[in-house]
Amino acid sequence: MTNTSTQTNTKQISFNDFKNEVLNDYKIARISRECSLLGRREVLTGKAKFGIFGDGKEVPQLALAKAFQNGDFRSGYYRDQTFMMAIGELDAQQFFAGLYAHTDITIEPMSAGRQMGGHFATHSINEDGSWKNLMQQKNSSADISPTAGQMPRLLGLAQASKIYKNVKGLEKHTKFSNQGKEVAWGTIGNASTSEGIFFETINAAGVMQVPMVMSVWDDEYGISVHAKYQTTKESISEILKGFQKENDTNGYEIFVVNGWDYVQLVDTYNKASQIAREKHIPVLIHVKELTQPQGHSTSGSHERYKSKERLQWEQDFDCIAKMREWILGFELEGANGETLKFVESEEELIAIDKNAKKEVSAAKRNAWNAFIGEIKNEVTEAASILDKIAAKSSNGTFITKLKNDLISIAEPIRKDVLSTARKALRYVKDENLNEKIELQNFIKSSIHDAYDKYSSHLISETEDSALNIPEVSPVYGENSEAVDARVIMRDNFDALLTKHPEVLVFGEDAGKIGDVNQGLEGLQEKHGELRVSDTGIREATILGQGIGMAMRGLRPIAEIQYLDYLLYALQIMSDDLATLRYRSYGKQKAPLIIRTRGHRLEGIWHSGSPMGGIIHNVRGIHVLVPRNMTKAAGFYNTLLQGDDPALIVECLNGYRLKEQLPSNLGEYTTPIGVVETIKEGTDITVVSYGSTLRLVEEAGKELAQVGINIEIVDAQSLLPFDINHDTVKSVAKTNRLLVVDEDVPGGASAYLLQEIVENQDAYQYLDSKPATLTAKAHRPAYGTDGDYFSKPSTEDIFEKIYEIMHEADPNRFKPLY
Ligand SMILES: Cc1ncc(C[n+]2csc(CCOP(=O)(O)OP(=O)(O)O)c2C)c(N)n1
Ligand SMILES: [Mg+2]
Repeated sequence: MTNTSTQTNTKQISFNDFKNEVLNDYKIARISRECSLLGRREVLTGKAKFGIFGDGKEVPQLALAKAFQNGDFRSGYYRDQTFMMAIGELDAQQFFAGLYAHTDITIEPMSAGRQMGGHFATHSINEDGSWKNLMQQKNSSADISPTAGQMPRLLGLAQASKIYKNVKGLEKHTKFSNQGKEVAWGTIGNASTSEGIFFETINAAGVMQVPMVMSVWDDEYGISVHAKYQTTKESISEILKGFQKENDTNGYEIFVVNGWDYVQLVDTYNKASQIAREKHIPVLIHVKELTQPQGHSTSGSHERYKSKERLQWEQDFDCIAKMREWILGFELEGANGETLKFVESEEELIAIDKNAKKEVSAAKRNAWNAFIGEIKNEVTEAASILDKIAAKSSNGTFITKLKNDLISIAEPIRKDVLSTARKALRYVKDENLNEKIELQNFIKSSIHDAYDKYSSHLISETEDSALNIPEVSPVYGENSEAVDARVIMRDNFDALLTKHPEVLVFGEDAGKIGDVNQGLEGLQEKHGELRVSDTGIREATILGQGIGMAMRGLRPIAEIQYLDYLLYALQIMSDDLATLRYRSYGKQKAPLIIRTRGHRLEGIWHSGSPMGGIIHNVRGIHVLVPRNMTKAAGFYNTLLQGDDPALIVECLNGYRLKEQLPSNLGEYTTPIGVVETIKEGTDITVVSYGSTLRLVEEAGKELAQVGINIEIVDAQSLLPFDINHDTVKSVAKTNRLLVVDEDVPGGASAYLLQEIVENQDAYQYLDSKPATLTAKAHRPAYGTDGDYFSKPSTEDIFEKIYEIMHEADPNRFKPLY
């Protein structure tokens, strides 16, 4: 091993400082390793549920941490505990608090126990929802478990630097950037590079030339599956060679380094940092020859699939063992010809090893005591209430038995406490005891407290929630003209881009031609190529650009060309964007707006409306379905004042219809979670949204001719739906309910029905069976006839309503067939 690069790196610092740094690194590595070893034991003895650890990947993470600066962001995966420790964002006690799922965010700062151990995060936002100064801390975007799911977001985190560097008007955002010099650091396992979104991200960053440094931790395996089944030529750096930047091309700098070679790693990470930071050239670092000392996770043993030789090699090339060898063997000639060493003898390292063991063991005990202490207090409280009830109840013996079972559990969990209390309540349900009230209150308050621990922060609970933004109606001047509705979108986007330098719009064909329906026409010319931009055809990473940039204080609007193609991005929306606030216990947010257009074009992949599939996958994101462009523009204006992510589905067939042009563009708002009655009536409430509303209106006119007066309610906002419960008021008046949409049967229409009938209690007002009218189960066939026979038509709507009225009053409404 050569010491040359070490010498280069240490020119600036004295040997003593260098020595201290190396020994401190070694100590961090040892502490991290002890955490992994003890962590596994905690799972195997049943104290923790599942364990996945960073053993075998310690040394490269020390090098990464050295190059990582304040303001930088990590987007990585479950092996990175050493990195988190090295940047000072995770200590051993917190590590164990995560393993046990301690629900107190001050004790378990990664996710308040919501994520399994090994899923790391830092805090970007304050208690009140406002941003922290991200330039004064080292940032880690909250991890997710799906392999390579960290990739799309990484692209956006890196792109934010490029935007901050180049877009005028953003200079004031010193909380987020210093002239775009922040690097986004990705980490991924070798096997996870097989995922499509890995390659999609790599390609996109190469095109975009953003400051992204991608580390691949290569241990030759993905659980039990060897690299030969994962990667062509078994080497990610080999196959990505074509991405190597040349003098006159874009592309990557690519480095290959062994994961046990501390010196080379430090050197490589320094270089990578400089290249990405200064030149905005993305870098790939393939870190080879890593190991898994304890196998993949606590759910299996690697002896089952690794050969004896491989297992032996893993011992010999364990990165900490190699670092230790290097420390012991290191000698340098000092300025006066003396021999400089890191340690005088192995004893010094043995002392570090021992201390690490002790320290981690104490941290583990403390974490456990803090975790179990809280629950034991709850046990004591429950037991004392049960004692009091048992003394008075005729079922006292049974209650005492329940109590005794509870207090005999050595390591109780909340479920034990609450399930005992709830079972005990059944024994006294017919008895009139004061203590019963105490038990009921205990149960109620435990369930109430559990909301904060396990269910809060699905959407913003801060003052900035988009649900708090008041309605501002569009204003029409005297000379307001009827224009093609796409002009309203365009002029409203223009107003938003002018007003907010943080706003940027991007997507396929969104830049030069101003989107396929010209809702952004001319805006690239006016606001620049960075703010209104074309992207490659890659929906998942378009989404990721948005997530990453929104996490760094920008207000991206990511355009997915058609609703049908949202499915490519749905995984990232569902796994990453929708869970971000929840999985970080409200400590991170990405108020990204996703723009798409859907419904009613032609054919299987151009007129889908899979709204049920979408809304059930993205709880945590607002889903809005405006019926026209005035409403749609109002939604953008509302959302930009709020701090939650949202999806807006514009009506594809609405851009060429005429609407009046409001004069307060960029200002008026469409409220979120509020329905609108667009026609009053007395016979039946028809709820619909988006493009089908026009058909319902049409059918409504035809029904009026046969004496049926329908009330039409525009849902507008599917997530959340009708927070004021206005729909039930309509049903209370009409006593009948039909939900119409062009999703599959049982899709979003069934969701709306449940909301209205069950959650709003509309069942009590119904005189007819509540009904849905939807598209067929198959994808819509091509052409006008395909549409007519696949989706609800005006005739279908007319006849469905007529049939309901016929059943209600057969004499008045004679059967049609
Ligand atoms: C989308 C998805 N598929 C499968 C899994 C299950 N899984 C978890 S880790 C893993 C192997 C990952 O191997 P690698 O990327 O090499 O990382 P390593 O654990 O070896 O560091 C798999 C298949 C997952 N989490 N997500
Ligand atoms: Mg691997």
